[in-house]
Amino acid sequence: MTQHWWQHATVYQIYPRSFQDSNGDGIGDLPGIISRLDYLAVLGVDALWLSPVYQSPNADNGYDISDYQAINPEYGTMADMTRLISEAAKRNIKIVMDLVVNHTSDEHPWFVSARQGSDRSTRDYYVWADPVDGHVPNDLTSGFIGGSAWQWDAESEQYFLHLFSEKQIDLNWQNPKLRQAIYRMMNFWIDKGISGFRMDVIDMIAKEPLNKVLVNGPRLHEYLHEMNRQTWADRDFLTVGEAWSASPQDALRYSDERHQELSMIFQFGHLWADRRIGGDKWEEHPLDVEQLKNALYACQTTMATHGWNSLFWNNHDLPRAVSRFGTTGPQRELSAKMLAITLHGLKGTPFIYQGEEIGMTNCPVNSIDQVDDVEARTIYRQLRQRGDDADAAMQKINVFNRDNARTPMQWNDDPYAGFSTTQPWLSVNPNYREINVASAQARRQSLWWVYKKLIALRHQEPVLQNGKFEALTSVPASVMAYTRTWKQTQWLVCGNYSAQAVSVKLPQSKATLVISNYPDGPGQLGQTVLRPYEAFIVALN
Ligand code: TEU
Ligand code: CA
Repeated sequence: MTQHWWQHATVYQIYPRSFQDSNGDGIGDLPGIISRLDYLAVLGVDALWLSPVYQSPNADNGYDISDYQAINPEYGTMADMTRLISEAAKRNIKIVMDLVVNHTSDEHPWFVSARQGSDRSTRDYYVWADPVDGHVPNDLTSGFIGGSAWQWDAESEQYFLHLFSEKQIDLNWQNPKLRQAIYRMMNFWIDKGISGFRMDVIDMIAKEPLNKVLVNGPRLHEYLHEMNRQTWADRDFLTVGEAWSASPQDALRYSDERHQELSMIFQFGHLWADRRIGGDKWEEHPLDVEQLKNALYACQTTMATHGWNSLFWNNHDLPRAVSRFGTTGPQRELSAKMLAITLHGLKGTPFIYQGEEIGMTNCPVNSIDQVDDVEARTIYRQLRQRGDDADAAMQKINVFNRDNARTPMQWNDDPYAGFSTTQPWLSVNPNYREINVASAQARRQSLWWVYKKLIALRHQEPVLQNGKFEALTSVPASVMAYTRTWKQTQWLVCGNYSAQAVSVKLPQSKATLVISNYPDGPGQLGQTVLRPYEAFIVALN
């Protein structure tokens, strides 16, 4: 039985820099989000996860925080934030903040005083290490800048750690004073009326860098339990940890309510279905639907009685779902509806990334000068050093460049897509005249209306909230088919991940259509031909 609001909720992720600009500086902001709350209420989402809006020098677009209790002036003021929380509440929408506590900006006062303050009371908030034989302690590298993750501090003659960029300095969670400072900050936000946290790279906080343990450190679950008890324990609060390293078993460990840690995690198993595990991010493999299904199903069965799943296709770090798992050709909307129906039929809490509801696509660019993403820029440099020419390197960058997800929201076909009145910080995808909210809302058959219906179904239908998941196994590789069962109700969810028609044997049963992406639904079940990208949910009876 669902007991928590987030078990029948759909969360909408906002990347504030790219959602809505209100003051014509080309940068999305909090008043902009407030002005779009009515839109979000009509869509029906229950909560908004805001990527970071805190004070930040923006070395990694806000994932480098210099003050956890202040708003980045580019986005507005604390008063705007308070207004966003209360205006959202009026529309029954909750706010989930991004909690980035694996590292802070090097400009955070904690780090400034750790380095040079006279008392250095925050020195041990960070990870320091002595040189070994006059060199860095080990060969850990920083993914975002290339090169060593250790940086020399001449004054104290020690190294400090930065696993992301050189402006994102790793915190030392072994220090109980640091942990208390984080919990105080979290309670500040909880008292402000937020309803959840999304926790950035939470699997890394218990790192032991000298032993080269970066994820799943031995004290990770101890810290999360302690955090739970000292912050949101007495509330119905949503917590979702980002955990790239997590297996389905790990996901259960985090989310098993008997352990009092997190509500759920983002688990990325299914996102390896078009990549070589351990390979480079730009090495695309043809999508292996079998692998995709197995990964999603493993989470469903592992979290069947305890724990809880998040359901998502994309976020601000990942390629656009329709570009990756569907098609950007004439069947773009059809394939995007298929992705939506087959994902939202699963048990868990769906997360929609801004623009997904209109099928926004990746946005390839021609030159590295057009790229903002700190990670992509570093990898471009490395690719060129390894001998790629500019075109070859750009081709790879376009596969995963995080800007793909970060181009401005496409509201209408006005200049700059209604996002701003001026050239935005990152260019609008040129396809905005065709793909935008206004045109999607105007067409009753559009993807947008499918999302709206899926969100409503999750509110209304206990079978979607609680129903037991069971995979249909003897179906072709390209077909995802499973049932959800709750009391007397059984639903069949079915989707064809290919552009070809495919024949499939479905249960011999009368079926009442719940939702589909072809106007006429599947008709008779039993031996059935699924049309290209066809997907539906039917009630069996
Ligand atoms: O991302 C976690 C992370 O591991 C990323 O390196 C991710 O693998 C990569 O972006 C995929 O291309 C989180 C945030 O979501 C991301 O935006 C931040 O840049 C990162 O942490 C550092 O805070
Ligand atoms: Ca602005």
